[in-house]
Amino acid sequence: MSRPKRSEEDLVYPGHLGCPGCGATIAMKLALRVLGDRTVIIIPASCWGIIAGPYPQSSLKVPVLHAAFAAGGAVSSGVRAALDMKGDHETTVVAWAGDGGTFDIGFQSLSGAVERNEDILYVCYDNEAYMNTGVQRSSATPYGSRTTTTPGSNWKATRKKNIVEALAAHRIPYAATASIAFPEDLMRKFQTAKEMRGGSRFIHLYATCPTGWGVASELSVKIARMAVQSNVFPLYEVRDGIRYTLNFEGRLPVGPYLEPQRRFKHLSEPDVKHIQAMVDEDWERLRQKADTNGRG
Ligand SMILES: Cc1ncc(C[n+]2csc(CCOP(=O)(O)OP(=O)(O)O)c2C)c(N)n1
Ligand SMILES: [Mg+2]
Repeated sequence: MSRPKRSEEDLVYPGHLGCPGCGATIAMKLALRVLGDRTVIIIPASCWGIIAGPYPQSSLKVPVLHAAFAAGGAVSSGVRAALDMKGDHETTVVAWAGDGGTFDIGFQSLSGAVERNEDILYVCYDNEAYMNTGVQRSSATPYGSRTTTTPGSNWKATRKKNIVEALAAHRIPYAATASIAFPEDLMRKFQTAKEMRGGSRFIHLYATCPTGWGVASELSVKIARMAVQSNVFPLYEVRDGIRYTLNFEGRLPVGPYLEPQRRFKHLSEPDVKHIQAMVDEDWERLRQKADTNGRG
């Protein structure tokens, strides 16, 4: 396997508007190292709409197009069509959306875009809530989490939506998960997605939010690493919606992952056991899919 080609230059300026330890900002830096400067980024309303800076300023050295909250998939499709009409088939069109803009309000336009098999890379940086507007729950918020709309004893008691499975059901050519704590794996996946032209690619990117989750900013990458090591956020790829490849097998229990995060502080021992059982069940299902690898 060839190592990802890296841009010599960092395509994110210092002085961006992200919080200290923002996983989504680390993610953008790593992604652009591979995507390079022939990239257009489409950003629906989200924290990244702020981090990129107000026009005419920008924290990115590539063109940015801000889109309405629901419109990431549709606007990206339009940008691709416009570039194609200009004869530019080289530039990579990247939608860069939060979990609210992907799992919830943006889902119909994402579904439409990938069903048409648009030649775009859609990245969902998942910080597991509507962070830009004050930490409201989304359908990406995990079971057990407190948010400002699931406060106190009303913490979220439903599972996180499995977005990669939803994309796989569209038979999308390439869907993968990635984490800021596994940069080589992340950059390899962006390289794969960049080179795989002619159809839709989707990357579900785990992005710690120290502000919304109540963790110290210096723990951002460590928390992300523990999410993978405990199989809370498995690293895997799905080709054509059916061929599964697992990239890492976690062996840690979920307790040390949940414990440092204020959003999970209220959980009792039986709650943690229940989360462990759900994680184990999901991991087993995923492993079986990887074992059958398209035959099932
Ligand atoms: C139609 C519409 N409803 C609500 C908003 C307000 N709004 C802007 S960003 C945002 C939250 C975005 O959440 P997410 O997509 O998870 O990105 P994050 O802020 O977490 O990075 C909301 C609700 C909006 N811009 N447009
Ligand atoms: Mg979010």
